[in-house]
Amino acid sequence: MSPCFFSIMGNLWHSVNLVMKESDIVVIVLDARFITETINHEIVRKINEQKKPYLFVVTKSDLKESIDKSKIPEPYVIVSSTERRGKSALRERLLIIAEKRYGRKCTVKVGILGYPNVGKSSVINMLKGRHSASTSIMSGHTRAEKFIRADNRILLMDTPGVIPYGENDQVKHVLIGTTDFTKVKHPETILEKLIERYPGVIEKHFGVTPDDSRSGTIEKIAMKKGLLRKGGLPDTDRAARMIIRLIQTGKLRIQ
Ligand SMILES: Nc1nc2c(ncn2[C@@H]2O[C@H](COP(=O)(O)OP(=O)(O)O)[C@@H](O)[C@H]2O)c(=O)[nH]1
Ligand SMILES: [Mg+2]
Repeated sequence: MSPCFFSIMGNLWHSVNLVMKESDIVVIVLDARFITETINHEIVRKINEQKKPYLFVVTKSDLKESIDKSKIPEPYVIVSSTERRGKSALRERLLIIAEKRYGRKCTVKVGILGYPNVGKSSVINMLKGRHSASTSIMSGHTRAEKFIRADNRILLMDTPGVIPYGENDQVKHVLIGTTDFTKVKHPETILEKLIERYPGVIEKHFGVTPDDSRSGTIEKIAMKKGLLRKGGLPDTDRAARMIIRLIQTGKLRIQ
């Protein structure tokens, strides 16, 4: 492992530790489509150890028709940042949790944690709303982390997002968007695994019959979408990346 890797991880955990230290409540953001996959158990353990009040915020609910609530750890609120749904429920829950734990408090400091790209910053923007031009800033430490004012009662701290230490499941990270489609190193290999994991779903979306081999299926889709390389061969890298983009943006609903 390069020293650089450790320093990046160090910085990420630095922001987790800072959130633990400075916040009254910790919010853990989960993806409505991948609830189990986006729970970071290391963070949950840390929160429990430190007896911090917490709330799970299940976001991107617009991308999932029926959410299996039995999978969501309590306490939770379901929201959609793009559709601005669940905003007042979230705000109320935060204030109730704060009041229960700390009594009546003028200002509640909330730290936002979760996997990269899970939707943390969007939740913050939803809470801030269009009308809160007054982004009064409280500096956290000497570092760049800051509390941003959402409204007259709530301050929010964003973080860069953190994955459990040593977790190296590339398929999962592509599926949940932690590795976005522009950064996937071997899109075809990953997509083949997704075709295997969700039989027929991707084929059906593009109206192709499943091929005997997964790479054959990607070729069929590339041909159908006119994604060709010189000489007319299917451009499977581009096709795989395009399909991963559709999955990540929820335009192709895989589950
Ligand atoms: N459909 C949908 N997309 C969302 C929602 N929240 C965030 N996104 C998208 O998910 C991606 C990551 O969001 P962002 O808030 O930057 O995630 P962060 O890295 O956790 O801060 C962006 O492309 C957002 O537009 C949501 O509620 N619904
Ligand atoms: Mg962000």
